[in-house]
Amino acid sequence: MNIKQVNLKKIKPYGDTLDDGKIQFSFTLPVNASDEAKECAKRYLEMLGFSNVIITHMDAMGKGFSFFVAYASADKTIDFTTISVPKATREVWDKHTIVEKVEKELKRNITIVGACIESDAHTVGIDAILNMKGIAGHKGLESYHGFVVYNMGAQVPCEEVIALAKKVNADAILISQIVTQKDIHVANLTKFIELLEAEKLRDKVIVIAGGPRITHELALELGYDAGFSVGTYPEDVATFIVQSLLHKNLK
Ligand code: B12
Repeated sequence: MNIKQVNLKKIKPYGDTLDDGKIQFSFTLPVNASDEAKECAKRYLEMLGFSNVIITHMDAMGKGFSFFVAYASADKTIDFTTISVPKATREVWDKHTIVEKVEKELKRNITIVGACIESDAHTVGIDAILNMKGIAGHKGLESYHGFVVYNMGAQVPCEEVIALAKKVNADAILISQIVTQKDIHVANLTKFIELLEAEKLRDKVIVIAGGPRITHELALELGYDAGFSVGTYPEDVATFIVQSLLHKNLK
């Protein structure tokens, strides 16, 4: 690799040599695999402004479709110093600190209701955050002293989540959405917030969304207090909840 200093104001993708602009693509065209399909894939990338296009792989994807892997070079650069991404928490506490803050500063238990809502059957994400076992050696919120957790699992109608949250007087509701086909996650997350507002509960509870295509920014846009994505650990979520309860004095 070239060891020349990176100019953060003008960065571009890197493959073999710094600033070579190399990008790998994989995509499908709605035509049978053929010499013409391969040429079409190449020309399409050229049309998008890429140079040195190489189609390294073509495969038939059933009748009427072809799949490609390609490499090409990009000319454009981007100023990395202008990029900032909203985050739910500036500082993530470890489990010991979280539990101590709850015991000594909040001085009461925190009740959490979590579910993967509507048609979505993916339980692993919400389980990773809530279940005792947690994820990658990070124990879930069920294992935190001072946390009372109700994990409702997957395919739970919004109405049932709200009913339980009301019944147990939840401090926080955790909503998981994994499937995003045709933006179903946005529709489901919106439905949940609207029902919560109709029940006049929105301002009384912390509402958090999570899933691979959820960003903190999207969650805020949809009316949630925070959003978490791939790579989230239970500590990230617990820190946000405790910081919110301590600082915003929601209850
Ligand atoms: C396991 C799996 C299944 C299992 C689920 C079993 C179960 N009990 O969960 C089964 C076989 C049932 C399944 C079914 C389907 N699946 Co599936 N499935 C997967 C798979 C392989 C892994 C998902 C997973 O467990 N990830 C591990 C967890 C730990 O990661 P995570 O969910 O992202 O969670 C983390 C964060 O996102 C975040 N997080 C998640 N939720 C929450 C919530 C809160 C509040 C917070 C704070 C954080 C948080 O924290 C977690 C930990 O870091 C993925 C592909 C993949 N590799 O991701 C496809 C995938 C999610 N499935 C997919 C699809 C399409 C389906 C089906 C529609 C397939 C079909 N045609 O039938 C069905 C849908 C069924 C339904 N009604 O929902 C697509 C979704 C595409 C999309 N973008 O919409 C994927 C991406 C596969 C693919 N590449 O096409 N699936």
